[in-house]
Amino acid sequence: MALAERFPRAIGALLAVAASVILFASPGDGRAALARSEGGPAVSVITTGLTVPWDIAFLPDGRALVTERTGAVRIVAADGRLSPTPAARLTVSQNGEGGLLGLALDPAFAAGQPFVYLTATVGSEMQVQRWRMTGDTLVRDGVVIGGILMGSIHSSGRVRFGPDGALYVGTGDAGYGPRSQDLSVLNGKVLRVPPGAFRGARVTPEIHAIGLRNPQGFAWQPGSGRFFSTDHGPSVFDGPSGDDELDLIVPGGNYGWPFVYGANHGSWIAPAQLWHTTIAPSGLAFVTLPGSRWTNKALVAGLRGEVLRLLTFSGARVVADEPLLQDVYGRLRAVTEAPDGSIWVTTSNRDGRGSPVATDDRILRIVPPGGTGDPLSDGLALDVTPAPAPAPAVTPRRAASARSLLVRLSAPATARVGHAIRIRLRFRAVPAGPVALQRRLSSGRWSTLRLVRPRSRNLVIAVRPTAAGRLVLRVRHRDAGRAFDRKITLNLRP
Ligand SMILES: [Ca+2]
Repeated sequence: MALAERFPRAIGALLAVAASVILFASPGDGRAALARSEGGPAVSVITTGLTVPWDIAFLPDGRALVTERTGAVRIVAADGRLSPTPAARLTVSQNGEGGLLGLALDPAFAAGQPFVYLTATVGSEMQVQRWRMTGDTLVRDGVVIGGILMGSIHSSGRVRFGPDGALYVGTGDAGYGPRSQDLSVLNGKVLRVPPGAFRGARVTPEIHAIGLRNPQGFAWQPGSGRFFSTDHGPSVFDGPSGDDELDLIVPGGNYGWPFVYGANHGSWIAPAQLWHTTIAPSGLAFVTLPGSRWTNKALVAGLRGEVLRLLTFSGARVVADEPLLQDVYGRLRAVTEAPDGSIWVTTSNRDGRGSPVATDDRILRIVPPGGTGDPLSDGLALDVTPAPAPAPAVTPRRAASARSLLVRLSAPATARVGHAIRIRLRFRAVPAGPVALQRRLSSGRWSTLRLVRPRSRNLVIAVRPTAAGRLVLRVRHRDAGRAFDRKITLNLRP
C-alpha cells in the first residue's frame, strides 16, 4: 500500500536505560481525602442553563472553564455555580456541529504560561487558537493551527495535552471520508504540536494518526501512557449506522476510515472496543485518582446513546463495558475528572438533536464509588510527578488465572534488545513475608532482567499475597541525566 510506505510507523530503539523496582512496607500515603461514595456512584446536577457545553478544563484554583458551542467560555465554581459573565466570547461559525468546541489548559498554566487553547470554527475553517487568561478574562493571543477544513458535520475538535507535553488535536473528515487518508489536508487525523511550539507563531502540525472519521474523545491510560481516542462510526449516508470505535492511537497509525469500519479492519488498525449499535461517543476520560472502584477505568460519554459507559481494561484490552445513566439525562457530551476526584459530565440536549428539559444544558457531578482497599479490584493509582518521557510505566493488573497481582514494568520505547533492567524487591515483612514472587526474584537481592525481543518491553512480576499488608512499590529510573521516581501503594490481601 503506497500510503503505508509514505507514512511508516514510528520505530523506537536507541538508548539503554536502567530501572530499579523496590518494594517495601510503608505506612499510609497521606493523600487528601477525595470525593468517594459509599455503595454506588452518587449523581447530582450542579449547573443548569448552559447551551451545548462542549468541553471542560479545571483551573489551578479548582474552578472550571467550560466552552459553550455557541461561542462562550464560561467559568464554573467547584460547587457548580456559574459566573454570569463569560471569560470570553468568540465569533464562531454556527454551522451544524461546528462552533466553539475543545478546550485545554497549557501544561505550564500555573507556572507563568496562563494560556488556554480552544478549537473553533471561524469563517470557513477550523482553528486552534491560543488565549491568555488575565484575571477572569481570556484575551486572544494567536492562532496555533489554521486551515482545518470545516463542514456542517464531523468537526471533531477535541484538544488535549499528552503526557509528553505535546498538544494533540482531533480533526474530523468534515463530511467527506477520503480526506481522512489524504495527507495533504489536516482532516480526519490526530494532529500533534510539539512541546513549546504551541506558544509560538502559527505552526504546521505533525500528522500523528490518520484514517479517523470524527474522533472526539482523547485520554491517556494511567501508568501505561497508552493514548486512546473515541471515533464515531458511519451514520447511514456514509455507511451502515453504527460501529462506533475506541481506538488505541499509536504514532503513524492508520485507523482505516473510510475504507473499513466494524470489527474486521483488514490491514488497518482495528478498534480496541466497538459499539455496533450507535452510541455516538464524544468525551473520554480515565479515572486517575486513587481510592475508587473506578480508578484506572475509563468513561465514555454517548450523545445519541444517552449513556455514560464505564470501561475496564486489562492492559490495552477492554474487558468490561457497562452502561451508566442510560436515558436519564439525555445526550452526554464531555466527561472530565475534577481535582477532588468527582467526575463532571455535560449534557448536550440543546444541540438540535435532543429533547431538552427546562434546566438544560446541565453539568452532572458524579461521586465515584469508594474502593474496597483491594488493589485487585480497585486498580492502583500512580503518583506521577512530572515524569520524563520516555519513562518506565508500572501497571498492576489482575492475573488471568490465579489470584495474584501482576506488576508490569514497561521499559521506555527507546529500550533495545539486550537492555538490562535491574530490579530489587525488598519486603519489610508484614508480619512475615506478605508476598510470594515468581521468577528468580527474591526479597532484598538485585536481579537483572534483559529484554529479549524489541516489542517485548513488558516484564511481568507476579506478586501473590500470602498475608495482608501494605506495600509501596517504588520505581526509580535514570536515563541520560534525567531522574524519575514514582511510588504506588499496594494494599495486599491474600
Ligand atoms: Ca476505524
